[in-house]
Amino acid sequence: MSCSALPVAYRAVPEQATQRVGFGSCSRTHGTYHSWGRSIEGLTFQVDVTARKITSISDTETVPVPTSEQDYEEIPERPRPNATPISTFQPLGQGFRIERGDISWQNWRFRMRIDPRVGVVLNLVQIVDEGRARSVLYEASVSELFVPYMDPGNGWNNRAFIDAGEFFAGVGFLKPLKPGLDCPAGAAWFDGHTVTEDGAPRLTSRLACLFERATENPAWRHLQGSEVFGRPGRELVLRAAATIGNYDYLLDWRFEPDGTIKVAVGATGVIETKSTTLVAAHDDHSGPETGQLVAERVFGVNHDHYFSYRLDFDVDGAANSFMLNRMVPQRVDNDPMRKSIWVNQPFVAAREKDAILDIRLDQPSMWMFMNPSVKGPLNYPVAYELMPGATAKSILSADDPVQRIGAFSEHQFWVTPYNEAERYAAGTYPTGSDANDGLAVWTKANRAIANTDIVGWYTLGFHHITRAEDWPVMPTMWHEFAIRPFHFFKKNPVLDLPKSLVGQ
Ligand SMILES: [Cu+2]
Repeated sequence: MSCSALPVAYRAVPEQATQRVGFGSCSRTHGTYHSWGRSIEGLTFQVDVTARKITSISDTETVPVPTSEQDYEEIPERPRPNATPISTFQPLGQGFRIERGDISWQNWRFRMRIDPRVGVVLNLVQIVDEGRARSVLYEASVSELFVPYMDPGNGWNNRAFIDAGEFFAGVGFLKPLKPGLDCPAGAAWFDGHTVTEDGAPRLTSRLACLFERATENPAWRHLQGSEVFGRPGRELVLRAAATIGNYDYLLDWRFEPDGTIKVAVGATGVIETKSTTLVAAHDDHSGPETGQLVAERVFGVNHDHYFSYRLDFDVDGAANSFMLNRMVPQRVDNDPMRKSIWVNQPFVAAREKDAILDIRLDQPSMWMFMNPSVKGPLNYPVAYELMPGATAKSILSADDPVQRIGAFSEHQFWVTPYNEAERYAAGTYPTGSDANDGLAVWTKANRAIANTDIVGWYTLGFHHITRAEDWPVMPTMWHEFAIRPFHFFKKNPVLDLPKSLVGQ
């Protein structure tokens, strides 16, 4: 049996005012693999972490520990047919350079560092245009995570994790990558420092990797007459992986030749499960609404994942504005051919509350960071568009103690004026906090955000109702968003890509 205690990132019990409280639960261990799926339900305890004393134990129910399959590597090795070896081969070597911390690939220039709390941080992201390095981002990284579970029972009501702020100390946010699995063997690797519990630095190897890959998608193409014109696409991937307890997240920054950056999170690892006496769902699908069975007696609890990305745009300089290009329906009168169209109407956000946004399918708009002082070739302000992915926002009530700490998840997008002290979307010290810091608190001031140094905060979120296929380990599921140039270049910036060597 193994037991462990975790903090909670909100004020849950009065003892937290004076103690560092850990909330504990236990599992049966099993072989050399994970103990997830072997929880001892109903048995919980609280610890005074500083005094190293268990302060209370409660035992509210008796549920047999499941025995179903959980060891992914013990599944008999029968490679499926027709899965022949595959790899990217670069006979002339990698297409990127790393010199004194400056990374260059095609027209991109940037720096990166590994922060013990938020992982990979990009700095000074620029793109070379007609010989001139032009600024896109001053800084960009994950800023916080929020993972609330949807079970109010004993041992589960405390499970709402603010992962970066709560768990970075001692173990670090990122974990080592594996060549040939996470990144190709020929990738460039980056080591990083984390901080041990006694404050000493610890060097860990291979916390991030950089590699180029063929996307096998055309960067553009067109059939003219009987000939197909086009250029093959490729991308540069900067990857790290976080393992936080049961979950693994692959965290990508994917640089595209056309000035786009795709930001992607791949969720894999093991879901949190509770033991149950149920061996199969009821015929009428009634039954627990807090999750789904993923194996006999193993119940996957519903939850959400929210990542707040901090994006300090500097589009051709620090003074930027946030603009919505709204699509507005318009009636067409006296035209026998049409009754309606939509037109685009720009709106520049003056204050923070103008830029608190969620995708609205019935009120579409494009979200852009633009420089009002720098005009593009056709006299529009130069801009970078933020393209939301198919993502989720929290539907918990605003007064739920866990939601008060993870309040950034209430919206998909926020914009703030740059402030050196505002780096973490759930506040600098979220553990046991009273929710008096973070994005939802700062933006109450409704500060001016036009034509100044501004920061965008994108919430990449997804709801997770568990399924049998998520057990005993989840197939990797990707979610992403992107930024891309808008009236930034004169024309399609990938006309100069080299042609394919195949099929000439
Ligand atoms: Cu999940």
